[in-house]
Amino acid sequence: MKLKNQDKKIYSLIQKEIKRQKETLSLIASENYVSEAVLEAQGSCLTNKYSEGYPKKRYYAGNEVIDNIESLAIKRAKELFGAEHANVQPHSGSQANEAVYLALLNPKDKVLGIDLFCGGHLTHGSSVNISGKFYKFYTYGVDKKTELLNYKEIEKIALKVKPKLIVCGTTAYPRAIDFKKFRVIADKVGAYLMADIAHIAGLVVAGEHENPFPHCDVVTSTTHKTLRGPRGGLILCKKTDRLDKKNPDLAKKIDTAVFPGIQGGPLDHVIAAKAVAFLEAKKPVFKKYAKQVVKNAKAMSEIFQKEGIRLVSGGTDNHIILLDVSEFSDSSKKIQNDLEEVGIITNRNTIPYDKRSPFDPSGIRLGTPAITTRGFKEKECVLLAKLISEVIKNPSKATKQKVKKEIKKLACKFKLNY
Ligand code: DSN
Repeated sequence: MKLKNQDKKIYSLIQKEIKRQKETLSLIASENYVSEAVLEAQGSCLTNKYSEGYPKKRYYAGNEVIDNIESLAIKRAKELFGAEHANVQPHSGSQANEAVYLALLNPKDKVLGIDLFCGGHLTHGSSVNISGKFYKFYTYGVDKKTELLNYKEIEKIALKVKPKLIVCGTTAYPRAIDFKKFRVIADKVGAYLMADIAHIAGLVVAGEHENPFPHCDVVTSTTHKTLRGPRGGLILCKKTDRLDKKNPDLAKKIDTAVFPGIQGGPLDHVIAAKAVAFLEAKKPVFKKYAKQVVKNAKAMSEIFQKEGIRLVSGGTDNHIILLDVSEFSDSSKKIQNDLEEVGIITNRNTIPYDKRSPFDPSGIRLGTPAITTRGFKEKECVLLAKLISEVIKNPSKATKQKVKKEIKKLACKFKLNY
């Protein structure tokens, strides 16, 4: 029986969400709109299967098809990122990170990662996250003046801390990351280097951001942000552990950490959808898409600058724009709500060395992956940035009414085909 007839409440809530997604514009830097092919794979009968283990080494029968699907996903992931090994089973980016820590560290080992306030993630050692509770995390930030990563300063901290692992990669850093420089630092202190490329994965595969390989030992990612796949995680790594001569099989360490280390049965339907997304990301049209994502972010940044809204780090090299809205309001939460009222979906975010709390910080984070999927080019992005600026600077009823109409027009013109 179809959902519509069997569970009217959930069916109608899904219809409501489709309508919301169609009528609003997602400027959330970590969101995107997947293809119908990805949705189809994820909504398939593969959800019925249990397949603990890995291809050809399963604990349950009936996994011939699942083995083929997972092997294909692994092959595509390796080709896409130029990685020696891939594990496509992590249910999320957080679990991908957790698995890497389990594979490479012992409890209380020292790790160096970017501070949450400067664009890091909870799983980069926040005291409320398992990473911060089990391991001894130290942090580096961005330069107070330029708001850019200061590699000399990071090196100083690394030399002092002598971590076993250095984590690079962020969730709210609008600039390019120099993985080579991180590797030089890691080598100076004898540390592993892990890049969390959850945000920039799509830009990496399209050549719009430097590839973390060959510099990093391990790379973690999500598959649903700029990569435009299903919600999920991914780990890529070198085959050999260059720091552990006694037990040098890095690929095996990673696989064992994912299963049975932190997860049970993989989500086979999601793995199939990841494989579909990897195939899509290999196509020339995806390269064009990723290029446009960056162009759109730059076009919007220029408008915000003209409108006198401060950009953290003064610009963007990727899909993220981080606005400092403290000059216009005591509450970025209110700005987030004002924007939502007119159909622009964003998230409030801390800015480097924010004096306000993460619950109501000084920044608004914007990203262009989703609107670019809808077909936005620079022209529409310029208009959108002007509309956002109007709401930030003058959130009157009249402004909001006017902007809401404009957003509805844009959302209708750049349709979502669900
Ligand atoms: N929630 C993600 C983001 O918005 O960047 C990180 O996990």
